[in-house]
Amino acid sequence: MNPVPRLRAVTSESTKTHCPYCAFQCGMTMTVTEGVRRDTQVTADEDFPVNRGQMCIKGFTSGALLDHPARLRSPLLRQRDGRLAPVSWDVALDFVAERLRALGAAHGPASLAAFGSGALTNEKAYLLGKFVRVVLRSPNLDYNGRYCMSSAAAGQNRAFGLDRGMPFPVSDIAKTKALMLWGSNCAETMPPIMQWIFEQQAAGGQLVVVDPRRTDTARTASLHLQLTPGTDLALANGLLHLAIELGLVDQDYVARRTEGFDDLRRSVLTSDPARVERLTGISIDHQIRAVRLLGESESSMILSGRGPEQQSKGTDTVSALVHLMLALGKVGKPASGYGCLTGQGNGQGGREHGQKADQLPGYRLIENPADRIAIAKIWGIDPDDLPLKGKSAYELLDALGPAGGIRALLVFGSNVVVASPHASNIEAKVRLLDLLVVCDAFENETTRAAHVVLPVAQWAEEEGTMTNLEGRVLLRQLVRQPPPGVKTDLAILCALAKRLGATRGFEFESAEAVFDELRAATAGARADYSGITYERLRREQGVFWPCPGVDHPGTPRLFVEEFAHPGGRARFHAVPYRPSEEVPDAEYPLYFTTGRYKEHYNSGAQTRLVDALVDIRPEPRLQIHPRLAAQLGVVNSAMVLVESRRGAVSFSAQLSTDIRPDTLFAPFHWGGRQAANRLTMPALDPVSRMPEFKVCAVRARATAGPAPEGTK
Ligand SMILES: Nc1nc2c(c(=O)[nH]1)N[C@H]1C(S)=C(S)[C@@H](COP(=O)(O)OP(=O)(O)OC[C@H]3O[C@@H](n4cnc5c(=O)[nH]c(N)nc54)[C@H](O)[C@@H]3O)O[C@H]1N2
Ligand SMILES: Nc1nc2c(c(=O)[nH]1)N[C@H]1C(S)=C(S)[C@@H](COP(=O)(O)OP(=O)(O)OC[C@H]3O[C@@H](n4cnc5c(=O)[nH]c(N)nc54)[C@H](O)[C@@H]3O)O[C@H]1N2
Ligand code: SF4
Ligand SMILES: [Mo]
Repeated sequence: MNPVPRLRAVTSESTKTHCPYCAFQCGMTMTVTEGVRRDTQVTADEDFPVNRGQMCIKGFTSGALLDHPARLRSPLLRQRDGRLAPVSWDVALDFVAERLRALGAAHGPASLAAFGSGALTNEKAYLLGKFVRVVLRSPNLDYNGRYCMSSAAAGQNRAFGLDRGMPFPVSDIAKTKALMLWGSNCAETMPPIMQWIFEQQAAGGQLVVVDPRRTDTARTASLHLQLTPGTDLALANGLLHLAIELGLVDQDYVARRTEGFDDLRRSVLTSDPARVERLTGISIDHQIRAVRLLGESESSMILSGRGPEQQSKGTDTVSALVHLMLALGKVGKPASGYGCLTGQGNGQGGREHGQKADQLPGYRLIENPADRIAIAKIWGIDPDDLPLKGKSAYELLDALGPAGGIRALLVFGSNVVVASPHASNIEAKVRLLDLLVVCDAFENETTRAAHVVLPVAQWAEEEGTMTNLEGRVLLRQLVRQPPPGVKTDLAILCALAKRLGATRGFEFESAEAVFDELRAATAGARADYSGITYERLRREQGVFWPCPGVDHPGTPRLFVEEFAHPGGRARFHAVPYRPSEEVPDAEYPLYFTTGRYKEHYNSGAQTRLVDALVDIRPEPRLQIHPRLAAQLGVVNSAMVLVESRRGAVSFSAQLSTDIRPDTLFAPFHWGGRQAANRLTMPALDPVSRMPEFKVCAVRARATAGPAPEGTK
C-alpha cells in the first residue's frame, strides 16, 4: 500500500493541518523548509473557527517531534541477548505474524489482544477494529479512551441515548450566562478554549469551577467549589435536591421531554444541603449560589472534565450532572446543557468506530444482532464469525500472561505501563507476555518490554480524519513525507492481515479509501459519517456528525427537538451517593489525586522529548498545602515519600495554598520511579470500567532519596 502522494521538492511549503495532541484539535499551519537541515515551523491557524489563531505551547513546539533524534527509523526485534536490534520490515512482520499464528493456534484467538488509542485517526481506529475481529478473530480489543472518556460516554448514553462529548459547538460557551466547569482544568489542558470563556465573562456571564485545587482555571471563576475529592456525586445530587426545594425545576420541560423524574426526585430526598456540606465540604450558601446561577440564568451549561469522571462512580456522577441540567430544562436550549470536554486528539472519533471492546463502527454494538449483520455484510463475513464483547482496558492488561490467558498484545498509541492505574502491576504483567508488539514513533516505558517495536509515521506525515471535542470531523492533511524506514499504522495492519492469510478487505490505496469504507459501515448508525467526504473536509471547516448524506449540512446541535432514545425522551436513573473505593483512614490518612501540567501530554512519551517543554517542567512535583508540609517537616523542594497500599513514589514538594490540606496532587506524565500511577487505585466503575484515577488514600513523610524499587 502506498498511502501518500509524492510531495514536490521545494525549499519551503506551508500546509494547513491540526495539532497532534488534544481534542481541541487546533488548526495549525506547518511550514517545511528544506535547507541543510529539514526544519518544520508551526503557527496557529487564524481561520480555523475553534482555536481562532491561538494554540498552547505543546502545539507550538510539536514540530520538534518530526526530526527528533530519538525517532525510530527501523523495526526493532528483541535478540537472544535481550537487546532490541534493528531488523528489516520483512523480518519484523514475518516474526509477528508467525508468533500470532502460533500463539492463536496453541491458546485460541482470545489469547491475542490489541490496545488502541484516542490518538488514532478514525481510519486507524476503524481498521484496527476490523483487523482484530476479522483477522485475529479475538474479542480482546480495547483502548486508552477507557481511561479517558468512558464515564462521560456511559452517562450520556444512559440519559440521552447518544454520546457526543459536546452536543453543541464550542462557540456556544461564549453565549451562555452561567458556565460551570466541573473538574476540568482547561486553562492548562486546553488553553485556547479560554478565549471563549473570557468572551462569555466579558458579556457578563458567570463562571463556577468545581475542583479540589485552586487551578489556573479556578482562579478565573467567580465561585470556586473546592470539594473533597471523590464527592462530586454527593454535590450534584445535592444541587438537584436544592433545585427542587427552591422551585427551579422546569416542570413543563420535565413532563414533555423526560421520563423517570419521580423516582429520581425520591432518590435525592436525603441529599439535603446539610448532609451534602458534611460530605463535600461545600457550604450550604455556596450550594445555593451555584444552583441559583444554573437555574435562574436564561442559559446555563455544565462542562465536565476528568475530575468527576475518573472515579469508580464516574458514570453515576456524569448522570447526576446531566439530571441537573435536564431538570432545570436546559438541555437542547441555546447555549445551554451538559457537555464533556473530551481529552485526546481523536477521543471522540476513537470511541465511535469499533476499537472499544463492546463496539462496532458508527457506535454500533458488538452484541446487537442487527449491528452484527450490518457490519458483517460490509466486511464480507458471516455475522456468526464476529467475536462477542471482550475485556475492558485495565481488565485486559491485568489478564496478560499465562494465568490471565492473554499471550500476545499489539499496542497502537498508548504507553500502558505509565498510563494505567496500579502501574507496577501492569509493568509486571507486560513482562509475562509471549509477544508484545508496540507500534510507535518513539521508544517509551512500554517498548522496554516489547519483543518487537514497529516505527510509525507521525501525524504530519500521513492523511487521516479526526473528530474533535465538538463532534466536528476534520481532515489532517499530509504536510511532508515520512522518513525512510517507517510505515503508517494502516500499512502495518494491512501487511499483517495479508501475512495472516486475509485475501481481501485489507487492500487500501489510501487513508481516504479506508474512510470511504468507514462511511459505508456507519450509514444509518448513530454516529453516521456517510455524508462526509475528504473532498468536503478540504472545502469546509469540518463537518459535524451525524451527517447521513453528502448534501446534508451536518449536525452542530443535538437534542434540540428530541433525544436519541426510542420515543425521544431523556431518561432519569436514580444514582445514590456512595463513597470512593478507598478513603483515608488511620494508616493512609490523606487523599491523593492526579492530573496534568500544561507543558506535558499524558504519559509524557512525546512531550518529555521536547527540550522547550522539559526546560519548563523537568519533573513531577507533589503539590502540598503548607500546613500539611509543616506537620510533616517538609520545606519547599524537599523530597517527600508518598505511599499507598500499592506502591511508593518520592516527589519534590511544591508548597501551595491552592490545594486542600487533606489532599496531595501529582501529575502522571512520568514513568518508573516517578510514576504517580504506582500509587493509584485500579477500582473500576461498574458500567464504564473507568479506573479510579482521581481518588486513593496515601500517607506521606519526609525522605532523603528516591522511593525504593519493587512493588507491593
Ligand atoms: N497540558 C495537557 N493538556 C491535555 C492533556 C495533557 O496531558 N496535558 N491531556 C488531554 C487529555 S487525554 C485529557 S483526558 C484532558 C483532561 O483534561 P482535564 O479534565 O482538565 O485534566 P485533569 O488535570 O486530569 O483533571 C482536571 C481536574 O480535576 C481535578 N480533580 C481531581 N480530583 C477531583 C475530584 O474528585 N473532583 C473534581 N471535581 N475534580 C477533581 C484536578 O485537580 C484537575 O485540576 O486534557 C487533554 N489536554
Ligand atoms: N493517574 C492518572 N492516570 C491517567 C490519567 C489521569 O488523569 N491520572 N488520565 C488517563 C487518560 S485521560 C488518558 S487519555 C491516558 C493517556 O495515556 P497514554 O494511553 O499512555 O497516551 P499518550 O501518552 O497520549 O500516548 C502514548 C503513545 O502513543 C503514541 N502515538 C501517538 N499517535 C500515534 C499514532 O497515530 N499511532 C501510533 N501507533 N502511536 C501513536 C505516542 O508516541 C505515545 O508513545 O492516561 C490515563 N492515565
Ligand atoms: S490546545 Fe490541544 S490541540 Fe491546541 S495546541 Fe494545545 S494540545 Fe494542541
Ligand atoms: Mo484522556
